[in-house]
Amino acid sequence: MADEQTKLSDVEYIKARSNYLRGTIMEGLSDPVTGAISADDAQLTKYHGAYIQDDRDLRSERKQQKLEPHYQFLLRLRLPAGVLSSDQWLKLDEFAHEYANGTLRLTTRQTFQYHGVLKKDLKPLIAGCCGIGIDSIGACGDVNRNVVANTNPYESRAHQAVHDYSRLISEHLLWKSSAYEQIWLDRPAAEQEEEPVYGSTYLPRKFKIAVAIPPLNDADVFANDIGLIAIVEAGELQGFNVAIGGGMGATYGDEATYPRLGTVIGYCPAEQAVEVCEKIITVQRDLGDRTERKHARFKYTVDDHGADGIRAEVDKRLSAALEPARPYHFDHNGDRYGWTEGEDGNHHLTLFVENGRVADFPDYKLMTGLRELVKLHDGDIRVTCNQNLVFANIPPARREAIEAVVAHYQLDDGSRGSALRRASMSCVAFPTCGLAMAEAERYLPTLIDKLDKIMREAGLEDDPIVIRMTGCPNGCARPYLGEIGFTGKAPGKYNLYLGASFSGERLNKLYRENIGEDEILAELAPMIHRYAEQREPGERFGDFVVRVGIIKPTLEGRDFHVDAEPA
Ligand code: SRM
Ligand code: SF4
Repeated sequence: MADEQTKLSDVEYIKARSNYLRGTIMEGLSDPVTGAISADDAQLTKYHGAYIQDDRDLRSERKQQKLEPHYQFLLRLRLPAGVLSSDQWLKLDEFAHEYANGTLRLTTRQTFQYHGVLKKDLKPLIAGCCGIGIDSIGACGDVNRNVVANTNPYESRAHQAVHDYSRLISEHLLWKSSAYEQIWLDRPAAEQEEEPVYGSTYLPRKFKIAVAIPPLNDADVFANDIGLIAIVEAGELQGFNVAIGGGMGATYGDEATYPRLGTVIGYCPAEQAVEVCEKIITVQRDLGDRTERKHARFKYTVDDHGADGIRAEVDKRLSAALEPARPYHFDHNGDRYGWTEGEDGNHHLTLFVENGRVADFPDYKLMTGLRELVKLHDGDIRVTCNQNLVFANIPPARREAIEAVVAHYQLDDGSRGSALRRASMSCVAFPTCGLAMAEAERYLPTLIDKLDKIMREAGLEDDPIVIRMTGCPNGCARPYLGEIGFTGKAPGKYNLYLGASFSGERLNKLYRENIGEDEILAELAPMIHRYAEQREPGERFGDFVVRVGIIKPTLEGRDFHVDAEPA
């Protein structure tokens, strides 16, 4: 697979010898001596949606007791465009208690994660999910991931079409080996395996696709390897502008890594969308870097060859070349909370779920409340890319009963927490994420309490400012698209970024490095007060800090480190 001079990254060899993603996963699952699996298999289970982790809160205690780490799995499901039914929700909720840690985690890519799944429970959990029509194929690994899409329920025909295309793209780009059915569902292996799009070593790195319907950019379309921007005329989907090369991940101290927003390279009619995605993926399959994983994402292939060079290569592979891009306009990348009415007279309710964690907390029975609400709901449920929930297609006659449950369980329909909190989002980080350097999900709510106070003093309690926090620079909550962004450096210490746009079309830039809570508040308080006093009508915080010169704008990914606060 490689010429003799080329040293491929280790993962390439693991894929190549995996027998189409099997490795020794089956043997590892049935080994009762350890809660773990082998290092090679740990790479391969990702393609099946599962990551091995250990509970980091218990690490040192278990080490002292000379026990192996508390191994457990994360299972991520595939849910194209984030849509599921009430019956599916109720089963997912049941499985969380039976096989996982009793919580469900809504992710920034519109799906669910289970945490704390013991090795013995992984197979029954996956089989259970498949039994209700939800699989975990390609939820992780070097393949196309869950295809995300706009949850805008207002334009329902266009939304339905976008949802249908998201599903088609997701299905088309699934890996095809029979390993999934064989390992998790006890079905026989295929006589001959084939991966028509990917080939036997799959892609150089993970790959992500999003679809958005302007003016809502809730899918953060530019943070994806491919972003499809729906062009809708008279309520009907016509086609998509195609953006390539978006991605967030970066590594501290390595300026060759940077977040990058997608570049729009053209337009395709809707019927061509699946083909366009496939051909772009084959370009990345063939040109992407398989020697250095930090340089293997499509964004670097795009910068290395130039967006025009990639477009030319894509055009060569397409049945009809891309057309010139069409005009579009985005105005925000958050969710709109509360009730809206669709064009067919049905109602939709968007609820805020803080950092996506669906659990029963000591003073807040969120999981129970959602379960009661779901029991009353016959429409579909949509997970948003901001880790929230839309209850869609509620007949007017059902609204009152739903409102009563919302009130009883104090679910946040946009009337409870602050606007700042509802515009905030964090990644998981501790205790499960093996890459976390600082807290995120467990800390951001406390920081928001303190920032809320500053916002109230400045008279900005109704103003959303997009705040994103992650426990490391990998960018799982898209922190570089936060008007205020934080990435963890060490316990209690964060890098502070400023100046992304409210619409997800401009990255932010590093403003202060490695600071703790007191310094964060000391930096932000005067800035927020100044914003309250000096902003222009309708001006967003991210635009304000750029206009008044607090931070230089980041115009493209490669500028991310230019004029940033020096290390
Ligand atoms: Fe992520 C790795 C969680 C969205 C960029 N991400 C991880 C792992 C699996 C850690 C690991 O490799 O051991 C995290 C598991 C933590 C845990 O305990 O649950 C993890 N990522 C998440 C989720 C759950 C965050 C959340 O709070 O919702 C999101 C799941 C999405 C999904 O359902 O598929 C999640 N991750 C993202 C996003 C946002 C997005 O896709 O819109 C990004 C930035 C966009 C991008 O891909 O560039 C993202 N995750 C990463 C990276 C950095 C990739 C890179 O190019 O450098 C890693 C690390 C890696 O791949 O080496 C990573
Ligand atoms: Fe883990 Fe870092 Fe992703 Fe947060 S951003 S979930 S800490 S990999």
